[in-house]
Amino acid sequence: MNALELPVIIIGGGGHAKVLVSALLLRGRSVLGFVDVDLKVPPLLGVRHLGSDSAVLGYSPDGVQLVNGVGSISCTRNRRNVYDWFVEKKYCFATVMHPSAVVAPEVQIEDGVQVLAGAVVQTGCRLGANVIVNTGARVDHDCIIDSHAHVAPGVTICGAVHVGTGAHIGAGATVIQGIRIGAASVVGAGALVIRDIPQGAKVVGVPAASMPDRGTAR
Ligand code: JB3
Repeated sequence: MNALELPVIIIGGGGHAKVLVSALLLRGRSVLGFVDVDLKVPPLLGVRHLGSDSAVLGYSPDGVQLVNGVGSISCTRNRRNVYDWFVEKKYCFATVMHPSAVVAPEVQIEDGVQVLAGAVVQTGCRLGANVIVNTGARVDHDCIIDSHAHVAPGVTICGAVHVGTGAHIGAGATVIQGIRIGAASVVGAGALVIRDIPQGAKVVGVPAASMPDRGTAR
């Protein structure tokens, strides 16, 4: 069977999962249900709660695809852990492309990539495994977005930018051409990034400057 015909199970049952269910149903995918560590989460758009993550193990990795519905505000670690745990058990993560997303045909896309409503990804880009390009974000030509990074809603990333593994680019931020954003770094919402950002750094503001580690930067 073609992988696109396999039914899907969503991991997580919060707001991000709900957005993914909506996109998958628009694409005509069959959604078996979702799993969540919180067993009290109600159905998502009519899609049923299957139990905790161990419920997935009752399905053969050949018979389903997974979708990572665990979101992230600034730390992408939990999403990454979920992805790695299931991949280690031989499950595959489906890509989710909202029908209104514009993705150039030459873009290289790895497993589990999610490009949501109204997002644009231009030619020459590469999106690594488990990357989110969230609602209305724009990733221009020749950018490399490494695995597990989250490009939040409304972000603008200009040409030839490199976003490192697990980095979080907060809502509405702008990154100018040719910048390198280090792995596991956080760009705060609305920031304007005009200089390279080292691995693990947190930057905020216009122009973006480093901030002490005081928690989330959205
Ligand atoms: O900014 C936007 C547009 N979306 C945000 C998204 C990217 O991140 C959204 O507003 C939220 O800030 C966030 O997504 P979400 O899904 O609302 O929140 P999150 O904290 O990721 O929790 C989602 C659900 O995942 C909760 O019900 C958790 O119990 C569940 N969860 C957490 N870890 C898990 C796990 N479920 C399973 N099955 N396994 C886990 O390891």
